[in-house]
Amino acid sequence: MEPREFIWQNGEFVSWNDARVHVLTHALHYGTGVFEGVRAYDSELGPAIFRGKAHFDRLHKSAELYHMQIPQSPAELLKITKELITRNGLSSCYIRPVAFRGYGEIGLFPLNSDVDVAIAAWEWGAYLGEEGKSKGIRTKISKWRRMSGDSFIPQSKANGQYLNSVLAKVESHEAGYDEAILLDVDDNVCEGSGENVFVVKDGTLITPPLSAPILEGITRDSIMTIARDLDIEVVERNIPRDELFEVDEFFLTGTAAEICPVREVDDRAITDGCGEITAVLQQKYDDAVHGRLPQYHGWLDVVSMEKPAQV
Ligand code: PPE
Repeated sequence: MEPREFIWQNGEFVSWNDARVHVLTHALHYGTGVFEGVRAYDSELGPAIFRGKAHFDRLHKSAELYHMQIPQSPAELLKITKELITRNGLSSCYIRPVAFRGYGEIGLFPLNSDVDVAIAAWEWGAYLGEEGKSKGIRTKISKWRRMSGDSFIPQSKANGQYLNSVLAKVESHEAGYDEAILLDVDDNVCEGSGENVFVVKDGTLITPPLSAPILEGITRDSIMTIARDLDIEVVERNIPRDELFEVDEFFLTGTAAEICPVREVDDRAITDGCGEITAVLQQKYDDAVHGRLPQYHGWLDVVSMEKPAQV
């Protein structure tokens, strides 16, 4: 991660190295925080945040599910993010907003600790590698299950819950694979460590429903919209583990990973490189985020590159 000049923290733009927390920060001990991953692209309309409103709305929703009140509204956070991008002279970047229980009290009751908020942004390339994005990645079905709604709130993008993803990610990495696929407790294909999953079967796009323990991915929603606009049938239903070996194509979606083809699961080939429908959707997504498709301009929040007067 290449440091930039500023990070926004609790109402101020501070220098990158000064954006610090106390070691007794509540979230550091108990994982009591929520976060987002957002991207901005150097689009035809100028640098633009992709689906910023949806991301900041989800940050608020994640927080509320864990009894946290974020002091700034989603619209305010979006405005701050635009200024952060401008001040840092960025155009294409990854944006990481985080809201967490801060310093004050230790102990599991969190409601007396303030909610701190920070937003950082930096340049971040292909999450699963450029080659993975074009030729497909090799995945392993993890022995770790995606957390169930009986123990956590899978719909919340909460910091502490990511220990589940970390276990699966490390396991797949140590075994020599690019990414982990997590099943849910009922043996359905659920998510990647940080991505939603899609398969293509007989020309139909299939993805787990929102009743499954998944994060309601914003890239997932964008791909379903793009597919329907292309007259590709989209079905939200559970995908039993064994069905994975009968699919024609398989890909992952996420803000960081974007649209990433999966060419292998547990050493069995699914496609030789990127599947045909996956390639079409990947191209359309790339066109949408870069403002090349006017019908999706509503997804872009253009950032003014004029630096604020005081900088
Ligand atoms: N599931 C999980 C568990 C997840 O973390 C992400 C995003 C998604 C699905 C896809 O959601 P969306 O980005 O709205 O399409 N993962 C973020 C964090 C990755 C990281 O390594 O950190 C991301 O892609 O930014």
